[in-house]
Amino acid sequence: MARAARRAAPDIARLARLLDDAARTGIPIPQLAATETLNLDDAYKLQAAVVERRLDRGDERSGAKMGLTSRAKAAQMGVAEPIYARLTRGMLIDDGGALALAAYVRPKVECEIAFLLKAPLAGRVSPAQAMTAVEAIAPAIEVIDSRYRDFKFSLTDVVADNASAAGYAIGPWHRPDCDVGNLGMVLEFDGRPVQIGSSAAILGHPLRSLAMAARLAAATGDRLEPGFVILAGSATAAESLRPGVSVRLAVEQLGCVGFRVAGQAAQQQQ
Ligand code: OOG
Ligand code: MG
Repeated sequence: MARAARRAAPDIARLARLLDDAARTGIPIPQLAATETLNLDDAYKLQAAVVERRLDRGDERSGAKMGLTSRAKAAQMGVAEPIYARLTRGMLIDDGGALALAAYVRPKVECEIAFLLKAPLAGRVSPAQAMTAVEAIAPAIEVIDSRYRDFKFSLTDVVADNASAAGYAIGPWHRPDCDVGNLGMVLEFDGRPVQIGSSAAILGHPLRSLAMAARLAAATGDRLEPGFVILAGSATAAESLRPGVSVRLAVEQLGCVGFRVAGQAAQQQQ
């Protein structure tokens, strides 16, 4: 005899619409964990469906990202398991450009390293094998935005919400022959340092994060393609954005990337 009633399959299409609408409008939704019993598999399926809705509107896949790969981020979120998510071209912010806050809920920025792939990567690869697929490396800022109201950490809710992916800016690309294992990183708001860290905080070396992205892509039915940008995860805690601020990340040897924030967030900051 079954001890419990079988779990009803989640309505992926309906939940994907909720999350996608929240991301489009900047109007947050209640956490799914309050009403749904999603497992991690369901959450990655839901993530794929949310991103598929963007692609149906004409956006294009541009890459993938890792999240919660540093102790600072894991501590900020109260969890220690790296996660994988999908990037689209529509999320790209021009280096030196402006960011309108209107469509975000509670936007924050993170200090990242970006890899540009020249070859596909899938499944179990070592960091050294992952390196052979890298065309170029750049400093990057990620904008994250949770689409949930009164968020309390739930791994499945974050994965379903595409790991809060909301935007990314890429600085100058460099040949991959520089070692990115331990580069100083300083995030500045209006010229004042607000986060300071090292790329070593990203799983000990950002290449480990790239190798893990290949594994998680394969495990979740995704593919890392040539031309994709892969963000390795923030080296520091995320910093909340506010209207009018100039954001700049300087990474030792790789240079700077930044943008100016204009406008108001759709919701009051919490
Ligand atoms: C999840 C996304 C984390 C990173 O770089 O660690 C992430 C979140 O903090 O909402 O992008
Ligand atoms: Mg990130």
